[in-house]
Amino acid sequence: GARPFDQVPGEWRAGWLNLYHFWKEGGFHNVHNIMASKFQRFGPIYREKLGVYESVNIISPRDAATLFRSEGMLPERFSVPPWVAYRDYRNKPYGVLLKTGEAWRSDRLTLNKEVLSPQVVDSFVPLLNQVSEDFVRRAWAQVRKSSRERWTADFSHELFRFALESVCHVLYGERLGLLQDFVDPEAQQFIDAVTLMFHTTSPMLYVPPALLRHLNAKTWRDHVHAWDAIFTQADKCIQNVYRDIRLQRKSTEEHTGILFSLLVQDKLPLDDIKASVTEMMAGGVDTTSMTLQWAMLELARSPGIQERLRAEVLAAKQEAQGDRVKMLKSIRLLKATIKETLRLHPVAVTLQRYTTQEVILQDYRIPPKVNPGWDGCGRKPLGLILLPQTLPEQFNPERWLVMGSKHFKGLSFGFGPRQCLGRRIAELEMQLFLMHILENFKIETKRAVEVGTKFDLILVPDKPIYLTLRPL
Ligand code: HEM
Ligand code: 2DC
Repeated sequence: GARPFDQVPGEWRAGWLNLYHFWKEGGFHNVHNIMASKFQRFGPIYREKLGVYESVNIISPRDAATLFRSEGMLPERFSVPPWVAYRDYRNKPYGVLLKTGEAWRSDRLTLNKEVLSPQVVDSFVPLLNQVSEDFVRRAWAQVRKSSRERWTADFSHELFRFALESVCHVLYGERLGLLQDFVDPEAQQFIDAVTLMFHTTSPMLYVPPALLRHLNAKTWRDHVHAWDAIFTQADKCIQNVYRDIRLQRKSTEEHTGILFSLLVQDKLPLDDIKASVTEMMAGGVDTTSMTLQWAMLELARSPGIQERLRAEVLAAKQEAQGDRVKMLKSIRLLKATIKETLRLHPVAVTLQRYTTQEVILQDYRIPPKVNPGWDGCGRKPLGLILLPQTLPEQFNPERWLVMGSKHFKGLSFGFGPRQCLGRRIAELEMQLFLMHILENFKIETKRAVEVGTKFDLILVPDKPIYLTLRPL
């Protein structure tokens, strides 16, 4: 018989003492490294308690498969407590990110049709393509401005604006104009607010937010300000679209945005639409922009791969005669590059689900209502699911093509019905961006600086990345 849950190795008895040690080791921004060293110490499963946060972490692909298979119709993951606390504090409704049960399911099914289904995603292409074209136009202007015929910069702020412009075009069918020289300060405030919101979340994962609120802790106050700014700005965008509909300023001929479709369908109450649209707007900034930054860094470090990728893109362009929807169907290596980037630089440190019945992991009986988390940093040999085990640290997009996608789809966006709602938007946005960059510029990097990873709720680079775009 399998062993009892209480025998799972780890430090899970003295939550507050553990939290103290964790904090002293700089753990709040180092979760991924501490996780790696715990797997070293305890083996492929360990149990942990930090403050009030209890978790079980697993790393083996077989255990991940067991966990994924056991999920039911209403899957739930760990609800980030400060995000829930903010909404309760301000009396705001939850969107799909935080809803549970049947309420989650019915909202999610309605949203899937407008955000994720193959029938609609093709219509996002022209909207996202425009934004990528503008980015390239801006890059050319920067190249011309510079006396050295190239653009060298830390692109993170440019990419934040690119990402927000992209997701807003798809959500609202409108441009914010973030890729021009003058940037609306309110949009910049939104971007800063999302970064601050993520940054202030990680220290509050382990302490009940109500406690921090009563202590009036700075982290809690900053977190509230950040969400306030996010909701205020999203509300303005939503009101604009709403007004346009009332004044019948929008035609239904071209794709007029996800929000428009949701409003005219009238299948979801306005408050629920607003809540989920706000989540998508916030979820669309740091995720894709940081991933693109990592992708460009990896390509700059692997000129050979970059050349093969460029050849693929240029051939696809010629064959499709500029038709981007067509082009997107024949860029296998580019798609593999994005998967490989997310394998080495995941956004989410773990994928987790609450168990609804007992499951056996590493021969331990895990009771219901525990949320085992699978280490998403698949770069460790142990964590590589069905991918060739060779040189897991190496950036090698072709490994995805050798394997074929039959056995293994990437897991960077999660799995099953609760996977990332923005997945198709994110993928298209990143594919189009990289296509346009590769058609125009060589991506280079000067110094061989080691860039590490920091946990800010999502995983991000721990220092600025300097890249150069040089005209072909
Ligand atoms: C959920 C990754 C971009 C909106 C998730 C999850 C992951 C993820 C791992 C959890 C899935 C699970 O538990 O199985 C990523 C990555 C991105 C990205 C790697 C880009 C590189 C976006 C974008 C949006 C978005 C652009 C908005 C348009 C959401 C939402 C959820 C979610 C709303 C919660 C869905 C639910 O609970 O039903 N994402 N994401 N994400 N993501 Fe993303
Ligand atoms: C963070 O221990 C570590 O996609 C925690 O676009 C467990 C955990 C739970 C939920 C995960 C979170 C981690 C990382 C960030 C994720 C989030 C679910 C959705 C969110 C993966 C792994 C993200 C970035 C969304 C955010 C949308 C939000 C800004 C409205």
